[in-house]
Amino acid sequence: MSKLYKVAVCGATGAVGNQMIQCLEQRDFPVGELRLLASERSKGKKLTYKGEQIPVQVLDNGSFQGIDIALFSAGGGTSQDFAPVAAESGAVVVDNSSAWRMDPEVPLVVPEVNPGAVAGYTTKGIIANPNCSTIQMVVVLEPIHRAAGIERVVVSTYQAVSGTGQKAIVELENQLKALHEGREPEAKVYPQQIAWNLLPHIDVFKDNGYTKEEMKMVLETQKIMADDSIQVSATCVRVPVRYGHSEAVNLQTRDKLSAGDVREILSKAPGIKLVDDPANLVYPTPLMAAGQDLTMVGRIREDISQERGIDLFLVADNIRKGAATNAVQIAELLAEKYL
Ligand code: 25A
Ligand code: L14
Repeated sequence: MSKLYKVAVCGATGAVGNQMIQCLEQRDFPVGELRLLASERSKGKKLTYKGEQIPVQVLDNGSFQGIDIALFSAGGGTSQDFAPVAAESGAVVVDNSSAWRMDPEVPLVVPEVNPGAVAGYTTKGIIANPNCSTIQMVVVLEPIHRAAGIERVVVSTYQAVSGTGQKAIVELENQLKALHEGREPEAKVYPQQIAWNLLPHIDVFKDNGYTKEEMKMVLETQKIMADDSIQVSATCVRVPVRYGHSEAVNLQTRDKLSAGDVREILSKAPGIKLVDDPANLVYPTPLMAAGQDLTMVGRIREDISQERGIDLFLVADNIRKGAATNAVQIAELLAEKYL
């Protein structure tokens, strides 16, 4: 029989943590023991894994004794404090927060793009899971880059509220209900009403006028694709969608590609589903992408404004491929090759 692993999920009661548990089950990860961790607020809660009710434990310094793989999604502060504790206890951490992503000693991994980078986990015992918008974009950029060299990317995102966590999904639902009933909607999670609106603001503003989310798309793309020469400019927008981030991407390549070339390249690439038949009104949408693991690509066309330009539209489930699925895929690479 193949080896079984002791797995911890830290932040198990959150939007991503919950999905991590489901991904472990659906992908039949070889789990020997599953330990669920969260804050005091979740004390007494139980979550279901393979039909079994597992109690949630309060995270502390002793939580990771005997654990082989720890999946973290409890916010940056918790990862900053507890990922080293877990690593010290002998676990390999796969961290979904932004806390460790740009640390040169921590690999930043998307299994379809740079699976070999996992080997670098031995330095700190931590592997970082990239930002959701970045993950789905690099899955599509990598095969095009290999074929024709990408020089520049201009991207606009349309990001679902689930990216902010469970509390933001509840806020959107409450605001829609209030509007429907003629009451004043209440905004607590976002600075302004998100229902019937959109906000060109994700994460905090930086001195250069970009948001931190936009700069993550620049820096993380270059790190994952191991090429600092790829120029990226991003505008990240929150939209009143529950699950599924969408992105309008404009590319400039070194070598000229036709729309047909791009379709051919992407049809053979891992993790991608072409949804591109405009004659029959077929294109990817968040409702289509939600609940599954592929990045859907459509609207592929040659940019009429430049020589070597391609435009396309891509959508993936931000909680699954953008977070939980990617983390579990990294755990699968660890189990197959390293642990
Ligand atoms: O701003 P930060 O700190 O970086 O955090 C950002 C938040 O974004 C989510 C996640 O929220 C995170 O807390 N997140 C992070 N990365 C994400 C990504 N890539 C992402 N979301 C989408 N994509 P979340 O609500 O989805 O999940 C939070 C989980 O982390 C646990 N947790 C938080 N602090 C912890 C901790 N665990 C251990 N130690 C800590 N210090 C958290 O558990 C949850 O599992 P919990 O027990 O705190 O919350 C259980 C439920 O309680 C409700 N709730 C949340 N906040 C409050 C609250 N109730 C009362 N008061 C609150 N302030 C929620 O319903 C939650 O489900
Ligand atoms: O860097 O949509 O993983 O607010 C977590 C919050 C990504 C954006 C990260 C959101 C972010 C997400």
